[in-house]
Amino acid sequence: MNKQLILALSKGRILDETLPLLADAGIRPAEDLGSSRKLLFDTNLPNVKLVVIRATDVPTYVQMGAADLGVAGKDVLLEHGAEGLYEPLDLEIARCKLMTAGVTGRESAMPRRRVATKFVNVARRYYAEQGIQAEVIKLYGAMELAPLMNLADEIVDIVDTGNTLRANGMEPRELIGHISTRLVVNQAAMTMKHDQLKPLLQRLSDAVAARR
Ligand code: PRT
Ligand code: MG
Repeated sequence: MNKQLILALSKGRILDETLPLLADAGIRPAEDLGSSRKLLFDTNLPNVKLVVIRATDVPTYVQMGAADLGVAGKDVLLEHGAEGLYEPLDLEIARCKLMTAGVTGRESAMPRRRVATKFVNVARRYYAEQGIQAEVIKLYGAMELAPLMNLADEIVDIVDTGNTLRANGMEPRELIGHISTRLVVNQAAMTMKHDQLKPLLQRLSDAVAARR
């Protein structure tokens, strides 16, 4: 039987790098994703459909089996947790770093630090591991503003070139982890849809390897 596979893609900057990689792997949306209001798309492969959703929702869709597999940033996966998910392939795109950062030249308050971030779970875990007491404050955007406005001593955020930090009078401090985009697969689907998934995973891993 030719079972359907649903592949969940993260919107935004990851999508811009995912579509060329999918094309390299021979997977093309049946229509232009950018110019459509649709969220569910056919592809050139008769058994593969795409959904394009918020990056932070991808792990949930795949974990719950609403999608069989997905494309998500490692930062999002670290924050969400890996329950019910396999992570068989590093797609090696949208690379960046998860870091702590603070106001340039200003030492962070001790003994208790206020940390603003959207990665609250990652931040709690990291500061606990370092033996630093931290009050973690959840923000949804513009983390760079928080120390300037005295909302926090530090932030935990994504850093690439560091230009965004510098433009806001901040400096990167500790590296929490290197980030890239990963393929995740629903654990039940890996067994139940193995015959459909295996060739798809192979095409993707060949496409990644061909770029090295
Ligand atoms: O809604 P929100 O903006 O919070 O997220 P989003 O859903 O719009 O996601 P999007 O499109 O911003 O993509 C986020 C994903 O891309 C992350 O989960 C990472 O896995 C990956 N990624 C790779 C990045 C960056 N590079 C990156 N540079 N995500 C964000 N940035 C931002 C960062 O937050 C900071 O504002 O770029 C700025 C830092 O860049 P530099 O070069 O100035 O250091
Ligand atoms: Mg964004």
